[in-house]
Amino acid sequence: DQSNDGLYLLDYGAGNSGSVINAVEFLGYKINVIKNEKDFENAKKVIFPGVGSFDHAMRQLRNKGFIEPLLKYVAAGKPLLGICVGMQVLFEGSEESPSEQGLGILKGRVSKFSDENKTVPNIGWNSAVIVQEGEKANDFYGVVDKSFYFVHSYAVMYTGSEDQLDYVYSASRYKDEVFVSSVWKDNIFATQFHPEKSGKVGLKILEQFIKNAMPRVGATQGTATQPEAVESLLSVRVVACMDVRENDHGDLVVTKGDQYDVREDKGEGQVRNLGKPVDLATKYYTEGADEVVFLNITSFRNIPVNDYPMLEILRRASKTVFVPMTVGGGIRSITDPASNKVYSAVDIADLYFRAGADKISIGSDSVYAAENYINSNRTLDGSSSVEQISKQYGSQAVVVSIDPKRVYVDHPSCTSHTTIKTMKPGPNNEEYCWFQVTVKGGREARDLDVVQLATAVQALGAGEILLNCIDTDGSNSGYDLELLSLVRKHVTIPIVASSGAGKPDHFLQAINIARSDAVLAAGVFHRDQLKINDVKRYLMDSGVNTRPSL
Ligand code: 1PR
Repeated sequence: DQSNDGLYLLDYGAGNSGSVINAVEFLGYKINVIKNEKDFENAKKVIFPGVGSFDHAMRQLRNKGFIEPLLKYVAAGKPLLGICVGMQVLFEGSEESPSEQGLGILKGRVSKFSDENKTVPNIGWNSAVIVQEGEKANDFYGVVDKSFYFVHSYAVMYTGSEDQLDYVYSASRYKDEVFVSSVWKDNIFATQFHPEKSGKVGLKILEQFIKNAMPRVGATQGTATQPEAVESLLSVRVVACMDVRENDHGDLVVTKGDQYDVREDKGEGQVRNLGKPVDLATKYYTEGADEVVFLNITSFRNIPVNDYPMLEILRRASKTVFVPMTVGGGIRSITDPASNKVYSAVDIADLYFRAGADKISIGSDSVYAAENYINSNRTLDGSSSVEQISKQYGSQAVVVSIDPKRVYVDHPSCTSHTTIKTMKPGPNNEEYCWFQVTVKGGREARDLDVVQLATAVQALGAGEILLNCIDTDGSNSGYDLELLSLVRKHVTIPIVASSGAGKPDHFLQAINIARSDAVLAAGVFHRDQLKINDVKRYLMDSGVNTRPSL
């Protein structure tokens, strides 16, 4: 009997509630949502998810009147599983919101990763090391040395002190910093990573919490692993991307362009149909994709909000795909043609998050935001979609998708934009080029270059850059490494390399030469020319760690 009447989810408006519910239901269990104080009394196990900022989470808990009942629930010794921000708010406070107090159940404070030697946020798969000797046998309920999905800019740093040993269960290394990746104390188990997005390994953790509550039994003992000894298996992400649009029969299909042209026969024929979005996403998940991206490539059209094609796709995909999902296309303020109601970009993002997205990706609107920012002497006035969504959901949830193309010049003095000396000369043998930013899926070029855009959106609060390239898109000839390297030099947020992958070595080049944090491809996967595992195996053989595909 898989029913479990006492299992509850604490939904206080944090973005990933839907994902947790889907994961639990996929495992065959029922989960109720806590709506009031009475539900806390009925609850036998509570999952406490969290996405977004520390103060947003605390404010929401307070507004809903959940703080007292939650503290009472914990004091009664009943099991709690905190996830991500749901773990952070158990502490006393956070550098993210100095004026906001945490729940104070655990001693310590949350602080920000330094971006001096690494990209921040930390987005990706990493291992977690159990810090107390003698407890290895029960590592995460028997899940040993596996990869988990992390996405955060803030963490409780691991010091190995006596105080911390009271509650630290595992630590993880993110380059030069070691942080607490899970805690276990009495009836509280909490993870900085997202079990609901950590593939089969994460599902197992959720299942074990539902069945057995705490990850181990017995007294805590032994010496602690010191931070220096915490090793990491940080992985590079391999991402599958699906460009989605209606075909000429009105069906939503995954399509794929060459230099953004998605019709057969150079723009004359039918929209290319490479499969159904949810089916393909599920296939890529089972084949080991570390992340999937859906882009609504006809988002510039004005369609009623309720018909936003991605909403239904996300709802369905989130029932079968347990790795992070990003959705892009149409995230901007709009007037709904059906109801005349005005939706802010945050409203639209909210719909996507609720439908199952973990991150949203902004294209055109981020270009306008960057232009305004630059024209206003780089003042942050809080009015842009990038600022507003990252403020509410955290920067790690905001990806900016860039669609640049090369503009060749004879000499840097021919333009005010940032140029590079290129190894791929232009049609008239020009030796220099700059990368011009476009909007509306490449249909309109702007007087803005990729460096201006990337640095502006980082300042506005974007947490990641999806760096496409119109010239190499669909070419199978390799990523534009010059473009990727140029942007890498100017930002500290993660970069997802996109456009042009054709063989495993291209992925390696993006990582080793251009120092990209993740590698994305579309066409080669859709056409079955490469399997995700072929790419991962090649990367592993070349010394780049990837998440083991299960
Ligand atoms: O501007 O916020 O509404 O977002 C629209 C989004 O749709 C943007 O992210 C934009 O990149 C995307 N988009 C618009 N038109 C197209 C098109 O192809 N006609 N697709 C398009 C962009 C690029 C990648 C592609 C990679 C890898 N496609 O998504 O998957 O280039 O391809 P490959 O591995 O086959 O080379 P907004």
